[in-house]
Amino acid sequence: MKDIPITDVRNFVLLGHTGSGKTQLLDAILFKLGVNDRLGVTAEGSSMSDYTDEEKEKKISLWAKPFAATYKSAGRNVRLVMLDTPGYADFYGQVIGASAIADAALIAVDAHAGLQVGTTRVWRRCEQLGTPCGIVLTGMDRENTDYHKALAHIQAVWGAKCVPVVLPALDGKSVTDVLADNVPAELAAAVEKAKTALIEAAAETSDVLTEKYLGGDMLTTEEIAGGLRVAVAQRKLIPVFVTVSKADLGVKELLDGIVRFFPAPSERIWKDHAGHVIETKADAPFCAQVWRTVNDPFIGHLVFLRVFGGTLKADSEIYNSTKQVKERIGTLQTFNGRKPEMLAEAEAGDIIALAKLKGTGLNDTLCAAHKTIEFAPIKFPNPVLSYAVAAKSQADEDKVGTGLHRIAEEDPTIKLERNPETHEQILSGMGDIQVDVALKRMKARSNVEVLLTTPKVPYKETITSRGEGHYKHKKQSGGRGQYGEVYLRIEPLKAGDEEWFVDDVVGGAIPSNFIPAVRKGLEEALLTGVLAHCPVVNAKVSVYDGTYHDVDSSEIAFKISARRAFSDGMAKARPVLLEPIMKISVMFPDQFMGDITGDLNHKRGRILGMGAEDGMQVITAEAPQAELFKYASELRSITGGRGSFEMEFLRYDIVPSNIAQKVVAEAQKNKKQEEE
Ligand SMILES: Nc1nc2c(ncn2[C@@H]2O[C@H](COP(=O)(O)OP(=O)(O)OP(=O)(O)O)[C@@H](O)[C@H]2O)c(=O)[nH]1
Ligand SMILES: [Mg+2]
Repeated sequence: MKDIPITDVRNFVLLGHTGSGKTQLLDAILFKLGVNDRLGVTAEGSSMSDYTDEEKEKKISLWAKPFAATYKSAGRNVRLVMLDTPGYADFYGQVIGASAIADAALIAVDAHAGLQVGTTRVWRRCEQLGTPCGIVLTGMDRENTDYHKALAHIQAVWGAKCVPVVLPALDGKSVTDVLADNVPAELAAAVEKAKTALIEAAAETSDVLTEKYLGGDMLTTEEIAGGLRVAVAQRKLIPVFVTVSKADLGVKELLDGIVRFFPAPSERIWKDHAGHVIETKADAPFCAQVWRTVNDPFIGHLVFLRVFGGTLKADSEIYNSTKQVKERIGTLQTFNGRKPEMLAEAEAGDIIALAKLKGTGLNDTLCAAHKTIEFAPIKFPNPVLSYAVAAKSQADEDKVGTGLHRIAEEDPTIKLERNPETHEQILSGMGDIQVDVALKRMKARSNVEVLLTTPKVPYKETITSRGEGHYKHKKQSGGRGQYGEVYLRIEPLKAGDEEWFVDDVVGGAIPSNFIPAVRKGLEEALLTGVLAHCPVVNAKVSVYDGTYHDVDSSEIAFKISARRAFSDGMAKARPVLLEPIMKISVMFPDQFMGDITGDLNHKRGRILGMGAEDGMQVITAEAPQAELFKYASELRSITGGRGSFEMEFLRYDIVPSNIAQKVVAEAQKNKKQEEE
């Protein structure tokens, strides 16, 4: 925006628990700024942000979406670049993307509900990223909402650095900016307290100001204003606002506060992958990162960029430094909901969309030609819930693959993989609602329907002792026969062992030209163990003897012998079944402690640690994957949506024998059925 200097740009993301009023607040802002000619209401499906069919139906936001508008603050034009995000846990990937590229965050807290698991999650995210934050208390008009209780709770959990900058009147019908000149008498004491906290926070940002303040001198208005911006940028001050969006209460004060407290894009320090500080000015070299991609059936492939430095002009050539390819760009677009707007140029702080780029995808850095800036990729959370997915009608099998791949391209927390061991197509995501939305989108686009089932556990097998294996393959059925005999030893592979296969044959008992066939046979044997036909890991095989026949020996005969000798040896080497063990970290309000630990015990879980953090209980535990495929939905029902968890693969471990027996019996029964 040529007419607005970068110091008058504010870029921030709205974060919070689902239902905390983010989108409603954004709609109130868009109405106030004239972007919308009426007040969009999320509950009525008229929101500018929750505009997709799925969002209207579910009455929650599903995607992170950028908005931009101009606000006249204290006589000057300010460009506001805002990101709405979903609070629902299944769509946390959207929060990760948007929060990674925003200069500041405004965290919505429903004053009636207080801090919820979604609030704690985004708070921690901002802490990790060092994002300057503000808090906005919503829902003040709900019955039995106590502003002071809500504020006290926030300060008890997040500290006294959370200072109210806008206070509600006692009747809840108006608000007061604590830095305004005239304050109502009923709020005088509260305003004074807040003002003192603000001035102290400002004074603490520099030695000069601290000295002046402690010396008893008054800080000037400019010193206070400058100090407050620094304090917020350093996360030493978290301004707390209050709004009633639908009544347009506190919205103006919030916007003024954002201009006053939040950093301009040129004031945030951003670094590239190598740790170099990015020049965040409009006249610096251009650099931007893709934080979201969209496959729209009408518009095609869109990438959303956050411009960190420099200026991008329409119809120009830029460089994708991640993929090391040039990209020709046409028009620059911004969106306010579904409303696109063409831009001639975009500057540091802006969020824009580009269409029809050849080779640019999520996380790529785009920059001026011949620049070597590259941003670290945004790390998205691991999926925590998996289904085996198959087409309802077999004829659609191919369409399911391509359809789901297209969906997964849009959402980095949805993964589609073929498990080479169980031969299933596995669809993983963050939760059932997300999977449901993804499948509905696919049906709308490609008209395919799928069946979801619980995935098979990718068990493996290994051995726990030594075993001797022997097999002689001898067949004489007219003409040339088949002959090969193999002796081998099998034992657990040790950490220092370089090779799993050892050729200990002496004196040409098995001629060297047949050794590759023996090895090949063993490789095949390792794919299907003796227990449940699962891949065998950590077995060392030494072939030490055998016999051959001048005429009848062949590669195939030695391959068969090696395979059978392996099975013979493995059966004697105390084979065991292994299963994947996952590490989980569960966050939830105190009252669910008993239910959650009880449930984890039931799931063969082992608790590794427990602690209270940011007002929530956090348990880390390990548990078998077999028990966790549906944990996302189970935790939701245990806690009524007030719990959240992360999961990662930890290791393979031995399946307890009572469970292993069932798995083995089942596998053998299936094998028998297949053979019949
Ligand atoms: N009474 C009252 N209701 C509100 C207020 N803000 C939002 N709501 C209502 O609360 C519900 C949820 O509001 P949204 O703005 O959609 O919540 P959100 O934070 O965007 O939720 P997600 O998109 O799921 O993260 C809607 O029915 C709103 O009308 C408020 O200040 N007071
Ligand atoms: Mg929303």
